Amino acid sequence: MMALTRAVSPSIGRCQLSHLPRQPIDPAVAASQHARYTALLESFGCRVTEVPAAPELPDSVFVEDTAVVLDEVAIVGRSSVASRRSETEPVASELGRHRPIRRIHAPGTLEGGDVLRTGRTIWVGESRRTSAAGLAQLRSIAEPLGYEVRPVRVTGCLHLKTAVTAVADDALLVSPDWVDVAPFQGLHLTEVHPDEPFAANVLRLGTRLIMDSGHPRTVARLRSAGRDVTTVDISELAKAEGGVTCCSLLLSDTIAFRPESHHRPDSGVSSRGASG
Ligand code: CIR
Repeated sequence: MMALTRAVSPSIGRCQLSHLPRQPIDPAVAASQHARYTALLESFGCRVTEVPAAPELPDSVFVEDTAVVLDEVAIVGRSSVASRRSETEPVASELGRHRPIRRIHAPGTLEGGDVLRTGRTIWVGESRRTSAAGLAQLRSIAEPLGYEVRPVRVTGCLHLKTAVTAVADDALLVSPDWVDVAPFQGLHLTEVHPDEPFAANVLRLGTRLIMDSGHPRTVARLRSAGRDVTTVDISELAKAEGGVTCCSLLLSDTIAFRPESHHRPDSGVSSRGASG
């Protein structure tokens, strides 16, 4: 497994905020929390590559939103927020070394925080960041590769993955006030503790889960169900509405991709690796 990350911007205090009141954010504290997060990924066997820092872009640490990585392709997203649009190109350059690149084009918008994959199903949040046109473009890229793309209504939070993430291939952790769980029939659902609505954002590396230490009751709930949970303090990043998934883009090493052999960046591809 490989992870792309990006340094915390010194201007993170000017981040986008949708559902939280603005509070002072200490960039140095955020950076040291981010360093511990990165070290944790490395301790789990991830090779971490840092995308060149963008100090002028307050939200650039939240690299997850810039793209959707599948085994076969990487789809570069397009934010509905102008201040986040120039985050994508340096990430696309790095992703292009590992996957053929596809793109969400204007007027469509799509952020990676709205995209959750379970097996060959891709769940897409219908949020203020991801439009119907963006979802349709993702569908036209992913369905020919054998994925089923399914919309999910999200209300009251930023992204789909603020409200729901996978804790196993067939099991989700949900914050039920923010997401319509009807589409998830057939999957095992665990609810966050009612006092911890932000706890649903979990980073999964195989059977190991990384969670924000600020949600101890939900952590306890998952541990008592036998899940392997490691916590990390990201309280300063949480003030910017970031969670543990937002700070990395994970790429499985399941395919051999040679960038020099890929001459048509927008063409379809036929290689397919195992699910990650
Ligand atoms: C934003 O509003 O775009 C950032 N302040 C937070 C982005 C968090 N990303 C994520 O949940 N995937």
